Amino acid sequence: MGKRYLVTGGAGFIGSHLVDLLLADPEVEHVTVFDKFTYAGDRRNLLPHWNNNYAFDSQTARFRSCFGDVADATQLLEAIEHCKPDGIFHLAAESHVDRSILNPASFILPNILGAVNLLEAARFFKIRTVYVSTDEVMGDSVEQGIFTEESEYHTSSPYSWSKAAADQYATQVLPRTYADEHVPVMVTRGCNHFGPRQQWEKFLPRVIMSVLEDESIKLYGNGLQERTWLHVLDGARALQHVMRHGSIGEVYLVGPSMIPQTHTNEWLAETVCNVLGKSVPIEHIRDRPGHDRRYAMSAEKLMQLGPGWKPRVSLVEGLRETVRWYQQSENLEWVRACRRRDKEFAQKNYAERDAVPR
Ligand code: TDX
Repeated sequence: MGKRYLVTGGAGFIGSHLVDLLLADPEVEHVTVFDKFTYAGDRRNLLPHWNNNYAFDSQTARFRSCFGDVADATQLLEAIEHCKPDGIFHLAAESHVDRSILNPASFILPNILGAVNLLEAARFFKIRTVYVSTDEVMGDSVEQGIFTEESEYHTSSPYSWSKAAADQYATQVLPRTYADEHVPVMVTRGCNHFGPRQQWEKFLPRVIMSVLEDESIKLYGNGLQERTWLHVLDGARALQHVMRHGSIGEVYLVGPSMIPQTHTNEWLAETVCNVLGKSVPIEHIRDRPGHDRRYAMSAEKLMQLGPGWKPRVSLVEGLRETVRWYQQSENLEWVRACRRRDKEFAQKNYAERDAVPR
């Protein structure tokens, strides 16, 4: 019998690419997506699977899906009992820093209670689980140099604080309070991911859409903040790799290289313009409060895990492919519709930010 997986947040950006990858593996018997299908988790991200594999409540379909909220322990337990997974990937979370700054409390239930419910289920049923955290829990790496798995928590937004609380539950509470239970949980802390189907509010989709729609690109502050970027297919492969080879209780940083590679937001904006062969004005607007200036990491531990993991998609090639995806008319229309739907957030987040000199 093949492996069975449950993917929380499987309709989201990284989650849906992970589902594609898992279903491409003939050794996998079935994959169940557990998702709240909010603005961040779109049924369309899973379109090929609905069309090819899905049968409601089927006992045979390789792809299954249920609506559920990780903050509701009963729904979660029902899904686990139904799926009987060998492994769980926990990706369900609110993940947008700007939304967390506008509404901090809305991050507590999904990101903290949801994660604790999930980690408690992993403990109770002894299911191997990859908890997907973020490099943001370690805050700004300007002073710390580069992030390693030993870097301390240092959070700068309600989002990163909520992720750090859950990360600490996985990395500190489970192995200490429940030491004799050897709870089979591994934690990944990813850098910024990019690729097709990313939710439009994140930086790269915003830049691409601005260029495509002849609007100005809006950079927070001086635009010299640095991030580490990884293509989403490589990020999904890293999660699969940790599920297969990771040691329980361990943390793995997920980034493109052992030696940190960072790029400024301004460089990315200019590169997207170059890829599209078109330029639009770059506007510097009031900075994000608490904006982390730099995330730089070494992925050495992940690269040395098991038979090794290496990214396959380079940043520039990945950007070209991503831009092509956004250019396709059906995708462009879809993203335009999402932007119209979420215009209240856009209005709140951008309209009141004055322009600032670079
Ligand atoms: O309009 C914008 N202008 C701008 O200058 C937006 C949306 C962002 N930015 C800047 C802020 C960051 O320096 O671009 C950079 C990237 O911004 P985001 O896409 O919001 O990502 P970031 O804040 O770096 O956090 C990301 O990385 C870790 C993800 O959103 C998190 O979900 C992940 O956990």
